[in-house]
Amino acid sequence: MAPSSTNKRSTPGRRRTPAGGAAAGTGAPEEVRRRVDRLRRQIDEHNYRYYVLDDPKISDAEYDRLMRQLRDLEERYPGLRTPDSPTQRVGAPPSAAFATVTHGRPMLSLANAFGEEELDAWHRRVTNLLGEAAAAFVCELKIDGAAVSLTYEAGRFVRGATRGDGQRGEDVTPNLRTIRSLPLRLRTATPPTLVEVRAEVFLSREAFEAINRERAAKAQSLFANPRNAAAGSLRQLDPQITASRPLDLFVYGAGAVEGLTLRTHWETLRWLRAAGFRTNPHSARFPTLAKVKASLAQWTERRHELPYETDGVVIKVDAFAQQAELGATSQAPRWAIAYKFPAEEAVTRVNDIVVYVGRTGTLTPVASLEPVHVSGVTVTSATLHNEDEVRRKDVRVGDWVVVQRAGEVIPEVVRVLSERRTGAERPFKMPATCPECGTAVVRAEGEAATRCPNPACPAQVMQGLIHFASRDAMNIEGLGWKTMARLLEARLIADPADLYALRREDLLTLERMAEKSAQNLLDEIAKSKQTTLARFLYALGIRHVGATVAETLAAHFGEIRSLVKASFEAVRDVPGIGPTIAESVVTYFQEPANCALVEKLLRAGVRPVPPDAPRGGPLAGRQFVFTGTLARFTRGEAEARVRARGGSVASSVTARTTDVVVGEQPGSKAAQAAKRGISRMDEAVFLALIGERRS
Ligand code: 3BA
Repeated sequence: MAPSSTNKRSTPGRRRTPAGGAAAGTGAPEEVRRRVDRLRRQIDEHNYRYYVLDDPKISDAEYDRLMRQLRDLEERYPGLRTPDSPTQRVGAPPSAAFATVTHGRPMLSLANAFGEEELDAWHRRVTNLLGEAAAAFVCELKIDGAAVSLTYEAGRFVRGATRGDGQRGEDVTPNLRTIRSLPLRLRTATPPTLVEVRAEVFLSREAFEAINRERAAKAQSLFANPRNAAAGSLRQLDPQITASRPLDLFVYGAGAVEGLTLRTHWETLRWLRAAGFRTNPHSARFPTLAKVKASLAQWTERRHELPYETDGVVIKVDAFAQQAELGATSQAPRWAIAYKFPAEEAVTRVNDIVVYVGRTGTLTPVASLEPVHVSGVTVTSATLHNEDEVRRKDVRVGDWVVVQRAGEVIPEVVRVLSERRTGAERPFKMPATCPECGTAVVRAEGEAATRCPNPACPAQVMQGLIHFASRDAMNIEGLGWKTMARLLEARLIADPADLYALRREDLLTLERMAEKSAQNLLDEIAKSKQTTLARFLYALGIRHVGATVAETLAAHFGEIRSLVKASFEAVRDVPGIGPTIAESVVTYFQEPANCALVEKLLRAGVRPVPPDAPRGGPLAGRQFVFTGTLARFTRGEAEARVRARGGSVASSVTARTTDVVVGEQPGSKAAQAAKRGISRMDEAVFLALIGERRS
């Protein structure tokens, strides 16, 4: 078995070291320079043996001793420090934002084949286009992680970027350096002038679970799956955080290359391995599709034995000459396909159907299942969505059912095995009263949802509070379920505004609340008072007002009290807002208790700033709206650049909009801007404005 583990050595402690300079002319004696060079080569070698080959030759203590010697020398002679020194893996300070990197060769996407028929269809197309059989195929496990591109110039790791939109990604070099299996220098005698190496960064299932356990203990939101956790860890602004996550990678190809000739994919993998990269040990080369299929069948069975998540097998035509002949569509190469593992199903019994009450009072029926293994996880419950769904599938308590777990989504009941019914099964009936507070529930005509109309329902209050404090809302870190429940139980709070009246003495009466955590929580709560109008609106938890709608409303109304007073028509006529949202917003503010809550929050010192409150920066006071696609940036990147320069961004054209940036295939916003006489600019002008003129 090949290396299966991720970074095992403990992460070195926090160190801040300035980026290195050239070794020459540093004043360091020649013998010191030689000693430093030797230490680096030794450490690189031990790293390689440990992280790539999984075959260490020295003890951790010896390794630490070498590292310490190198660190000491670099501290004494800072001029000797270079970015590719093994000491620099966690040396970089946090940055304010990621720079954009244009890939030397675009990173296309992969077409999918679900099932054997689609795989056959792909194979027929390949054979037809080539006019002959493909010489061979390489099969690789499709690692469920984040794709990155690693640039090596003259054998040195100079830059690493996320895939981004395939053309441009984000520069995450310092974060990638923290991955121990990533060589900072290639192990080839004659390194190519340039090579872009393509890789998948991932977390083992075990590491993923450990991170989530830790986050749960700190009441932070959990990552949905290892892929999100890996991508999130890579995009940390502080490399120290990335370093604390045991990321690993497998390399699987090359992008732009200069000074290196390769003829097949298999040869590329061999070269990458020789250059010191970690390649997946299960990659294999097959002469025919029949052999490929036999391997697929094996992996479909065996994939859960792997310590990391995979979601299929990538099949690649091996010969580059044949790859070139097949070419690519605008999206994906024709010479590769991702065969997706089938969604897995299992049979189990419904022990009960329980009803959960959500933040907006919606009652959701959930099947409690006899624990069963599906796709490597134990499933104990499956959502049944609503009353109609339960009826449509006719799920009863005591039924045997087929449950499915596709990818990383929530398990679902696919169907009932009615032939296994005994007659003792009990049909589900939506309760007439709320299971949490006993209030009679309502189901509006034409709606699937049954709701508890009592705003004081404890389930709603609790979830409303959690939502209020959540990351995209008021972002009060450390205020999770447990603390919130204790605060409610101790009657220290009854609504979100009460959080701002909490005192240290109050908190110290709570179980498991020490001086330090009490102070941290108070600081976090105080910090949240300075917020944006959009977050504030979102935090109120108005039905149908998600983060995006909240931003639209904030951009249009600019001030909470104008929205509170707004008529149904005024809200409905905001571009991007429809009658359903308008109805919900107006109904919310017609309720005196809700208006009172807003006033109480404002009195408590919560200060939602309007989206275009003047701040510093060349674009201060200007509000931008983007329409159409930009060639150089994703929408998010362009918006970030405006914000970074003090401007604001809105999703629709309003009276407050000052500039509209018009990309390719613009929508109606360009016309709206023209009608209102708002200044419009194309991408080139926008680039000039933000000082990133196309090079
Ligand atoms: N091989 C992901 N794309 C992959 C080069 C092509 C490709 C992948 C792959 C397009 C994996 C799409 C993103 C991308 C480089 C574009 C793999 C894996 N091959 N083994 C054929 O293990 N996840 N992903 N990456 N270019």
